[in-house]
Amino acid sequence: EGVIPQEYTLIKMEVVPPFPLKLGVLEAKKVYLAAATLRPETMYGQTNSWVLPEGKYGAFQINETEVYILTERAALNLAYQGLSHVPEKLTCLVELTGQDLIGLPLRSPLAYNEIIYSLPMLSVLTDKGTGIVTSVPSDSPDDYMALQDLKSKPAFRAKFGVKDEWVLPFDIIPIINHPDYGDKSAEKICKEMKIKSQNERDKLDKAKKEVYKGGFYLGTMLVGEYAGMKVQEAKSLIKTKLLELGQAVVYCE
Ligand code: A2H
Repeated sequence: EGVIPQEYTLIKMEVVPPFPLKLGVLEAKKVYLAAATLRPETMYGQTNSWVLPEGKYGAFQINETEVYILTERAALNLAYQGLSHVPEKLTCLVELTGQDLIGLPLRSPLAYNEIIYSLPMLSVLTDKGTGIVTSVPSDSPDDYMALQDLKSKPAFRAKFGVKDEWVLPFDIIPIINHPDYGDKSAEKICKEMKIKSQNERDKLDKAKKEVYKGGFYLGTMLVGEYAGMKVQEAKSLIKTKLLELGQAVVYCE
């Protein structure tokens, strides 16, 4: 971990009842998958969320009514940042694996899709953020390639028990115009660099850096309340709004 703390926005993606058996004990609570992002302004374009299938997660009680699903490591950081039912202590209501979370229907802030699903991505790290990631395939090369893999490989879906209807109806939503890469910058750069799967780590890291430059400084919002505004200006306005509405919280590590 670096010396300089990283501040993330945690997006509260509500798990839509009825809950599966494994989450049965949480029935009366508001349960959220808590995704860590550096790009809250991209939340309009969510098509799904990501978990690591073999990752370890827990359902932690945050206050009287709310439960967040994330890694224990992230729950402990949150507990020291004032977000835990018992100050600086964890209350884990259920231990879960990423596989348990695949297929959960979610209602996520700002998303155009009313319901999105939790799906597997093999590059999710459990020692960064919360181990839960929002997927925005229009603007994130990692998200684009992981969704492509699921869409184009039935065997890959079958391996993790992913149903067609959790993936196939969800298309890229253009949300930001990039000065060099257009309205679907992640797709454009992945095609230009001939990236073949989510496993091409080095190429994906290069792609990410390349689209980020122009996208953040010169990109323009295409949708939402701040359509037409530069991404750089819209970002903090959107973040503040999410925090005020109680749809997100700040998280540092
Ligand atoms: B970003 P940094 Cl549209 N494992 O959010 C893997 N990736 C993770 C993660 C984890 N445990 N936790 C967060 N992330 C992703 C949106 C986004 C992001 C877009 C474009 C670029 C982008 C939608 N996914 O990140 O290493 C999250 O994806 C490019 C850097 O802490 C988070 O923001 O710098 C980003 O990585 C944090 O990465």
